[in-house]
Amino acid sequence: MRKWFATILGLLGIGSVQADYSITNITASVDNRDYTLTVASAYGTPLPTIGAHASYCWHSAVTCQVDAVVSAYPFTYSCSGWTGTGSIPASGTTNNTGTVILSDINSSLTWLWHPIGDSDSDGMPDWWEHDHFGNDVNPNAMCSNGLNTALEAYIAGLDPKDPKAAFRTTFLRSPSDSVLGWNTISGRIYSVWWSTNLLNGFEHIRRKIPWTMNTFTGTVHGAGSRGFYKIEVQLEPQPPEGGDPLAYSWEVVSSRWIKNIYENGDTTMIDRSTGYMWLYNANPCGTKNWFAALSYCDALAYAGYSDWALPNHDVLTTQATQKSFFTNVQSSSSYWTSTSLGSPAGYAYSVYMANPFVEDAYYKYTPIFVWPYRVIQ
Ligand SMILES: [Ca+2]
Ligand SMILES: [Ca+2]
Repeated sequence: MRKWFATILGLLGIGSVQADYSITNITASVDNRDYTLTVASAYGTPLPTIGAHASYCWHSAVTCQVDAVVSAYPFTYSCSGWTGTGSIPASGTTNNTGTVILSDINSSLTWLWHPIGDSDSDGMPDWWEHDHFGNDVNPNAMCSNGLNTALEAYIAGLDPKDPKAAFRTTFLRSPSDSVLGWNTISGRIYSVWWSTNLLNGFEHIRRKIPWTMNTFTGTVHGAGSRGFYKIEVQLEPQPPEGGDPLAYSWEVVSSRWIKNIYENGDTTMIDRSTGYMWLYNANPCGTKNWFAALSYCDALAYAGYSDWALPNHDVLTTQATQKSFFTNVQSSSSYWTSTSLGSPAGYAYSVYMANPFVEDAYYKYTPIFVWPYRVIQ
């Protein structure tokens, strides 16, 4: 079918008595050209199909779509949108363009795909393998830096094809402390180890620093003494799908929280977004000074676990924004964190529950509240 468009040229006579309409010329044109839409897609079964379609006429309405998810060995791909030329919008982020009117003689559409999941269960997301290697890669394959395997490069956030890629650290030393720095990547946790003699191995001095922090200040180890630091990077623990397997019963409280009740009545909350577990009761022991708070958390046996800890400043600040899901939160009070101030000496950071983003710190012998948590292994 061809569509017509016509041009009508007329003369409008304007007289003092009456108007005289006299049409002097009529031209009509037919655009009988073929309008072409070319579709490209590495995966799936698009509509219109892959290839050049030259049978459209001017102002044809066309809707383009493709599968949302496609399995194609070795990966599973999700459609992440398209790029277009001519009458197709330049880009989109869905698997359906909606109705497009073809008014350009040539248009093109390329569907975009991105691997999802870890279909080969090798610990490396398939998008990462695809983006860096174009295909499946063995986790033990050596990277271009000659030092790390592909899996190690993924965990540390290195470009496996960069010969100079390395997990880089910085070190600043003053008479009172040593400041370690490193390059972080989201979804990772970092631990700091210390040794005075490499023959004796390393001791763990700070565990599981979230990726949102990229420094550690040592005020005891390393200050004024010779030794070696080691920084370890690991993947953040994955939030559990269900409740705590040790719990007698559990319920989903929100998209973020799971509440677990144990046979003896102990109650915990799992934060699915961080992989942390908290006491549901946010005031288990009243007020304590900082040293007693640390000892209390260290010694605590609750819900079958003995690895409870005093949260650091970042962890407790985030937790304070979630206090409405818990019971017994001392909302107008401050809670201890494990994070000491560099100066003044003898102080540690606390978090003011009413407003966790106000800077808050106390002399370590001040009794304030305590809220233990643990990292789910
Ligand atoms: Ca994989
Ligand atoms: Ca692989």
